[in-house]
Amino acid sequence: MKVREIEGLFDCNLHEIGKMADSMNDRVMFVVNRHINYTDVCVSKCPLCAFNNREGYLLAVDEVVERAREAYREGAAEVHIVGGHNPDVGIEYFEEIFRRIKQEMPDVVIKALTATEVYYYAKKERVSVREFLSRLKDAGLQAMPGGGAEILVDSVRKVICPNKCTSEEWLKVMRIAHELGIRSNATMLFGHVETIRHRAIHLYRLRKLQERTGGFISFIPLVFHPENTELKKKGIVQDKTDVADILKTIAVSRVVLDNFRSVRAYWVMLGEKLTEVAVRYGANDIDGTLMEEKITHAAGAETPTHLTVEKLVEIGKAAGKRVAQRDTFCNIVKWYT
Ligand code: V47
Repeated sequence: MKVREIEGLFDCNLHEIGKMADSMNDRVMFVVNRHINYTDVCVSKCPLCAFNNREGYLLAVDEVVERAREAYREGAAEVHIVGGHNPDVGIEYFEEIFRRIKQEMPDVVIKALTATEVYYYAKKERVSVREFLSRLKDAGLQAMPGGGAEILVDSVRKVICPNKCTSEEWLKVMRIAHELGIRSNATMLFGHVETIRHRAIHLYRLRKLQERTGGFISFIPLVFHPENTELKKKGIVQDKTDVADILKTIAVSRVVLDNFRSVRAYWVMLGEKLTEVAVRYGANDIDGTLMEEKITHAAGAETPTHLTVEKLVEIGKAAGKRVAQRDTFCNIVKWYT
């Protein structure tokens, strides 16, 4: 599939492309998980982000492990650990956290560090990305979240995240992770300064890398929330994009990324009702219970920060799909049909 063809899909009638995407899915999945943000200190200060340096905190290793323990007690199958680019953090911090979580809770999957964090910390520690990831894998890292991808076009990155790694570097970190057997997700932050062509290039590049490595699990389109961000303060972006654009982007993603196991409707950004609709427009995953969420809420999200399993099942059923609880890698652990 060429970039031009992907661009063309965005010109389709919303309901037609939605129907095409919906026909690709026979189920909707979710995971029982917890988000843990180990720090909000970030030297990159992206204009797209409202989370960085709000409180200036760094959690101690014990505190991160305690949060994982709480999640474990509530039945979490995954902990999602991300933060920022904090100059006071070194590789040993992550090694200790991962080792301790794995020692105490061997069946909880550690999904941690975005490709941009990996790039930043490897550079800071003066080791190669391969060595950095190998050490973390030895300590217990099993998967990586898809954050930091934003839009994989450098002219757009210059505006929304000028100090983060380039698109080529983001893709390279993911390629190396996949080669090491660390599977990952991929996101796309949309609804800011990017054009449809930029979104098409982003999807094209992900599809190509997936053809090469097969290491991506899930694709998560993220709706840009402008509140408290530099992009809003500078008058570059005022409002969130509209519902039709969100649904079309999810539908096109499902069609283009047919080599990904799932395309997600992230309820934190969409709210419960739109998540249900998105499941009829190509999303086959509604993320997880989360237990806490800071990044989107710092940027004005008014959705809850925690949903129960019952609620997630209700959303999936209301969308008319078979509902399944999954693990990080999209293996089904329980059906709720
Ligand atoms: O990379 C930052 C985004 C991402 C804003 O892989 C914003 O399972 C909207 O990647 N408005 C982090 N978005 C979240 C993320 C994620 C979430 C859920 C699941 C997974 C997964 C990954 O949040 C960042 C950035 O793209 N973000 N600021 C904002 N103002």
